[in-house]
Amino acid sequence: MATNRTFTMIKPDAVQENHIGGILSMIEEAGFRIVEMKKVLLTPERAGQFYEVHKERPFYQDLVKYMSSGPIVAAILEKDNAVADFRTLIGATNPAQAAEGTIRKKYAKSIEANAVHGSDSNENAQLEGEFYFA
Ligand code: RTP
Ligand code: MG
Repeated sequence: MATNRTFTMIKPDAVQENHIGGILSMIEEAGFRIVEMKKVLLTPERAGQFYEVHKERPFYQDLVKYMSSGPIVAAILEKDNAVADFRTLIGATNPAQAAEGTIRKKYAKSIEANAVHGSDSNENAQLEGEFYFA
């Protein structure tokens, strides 16, 4: 995968509350092209695998439970400087700290149920994309 791509998930709370369309609109309006996309229900095992890097963090068990609690939408996005620009578009992990105009400011409910995921490096964008679209 080229470095002009990133990977995202619309998380269970946002899917449950019918925000797929609103979030995809913000993504497209910010100049990202949707390259691949699908709706998936993760098993706890698959969610645990995806978040393996956070295994030692105190929130890991809750995160795995939350991410397997309902369907998510996984997508690969393309744009110049995709990883960094997408992190800017989604805003801070904790919605209380997310800037105006960000996806999390508009849609996130809590530090855990924060509406969207965005890859944090080109390397992880590639790995995370392959996790869903191998
Ligand atoms: P993401 O990976 O989902 O894009 O989020 P992020 O980089 O902003 O945050 P990260 O540190 O990678 O954490 C991954 C996800 O774990 C949940 N979390 N819960 N309860 C807590 O203190 C806590 N901290 C993080 C969030 O769903 C976060 O997005
Ligand atoms: Mg992260």
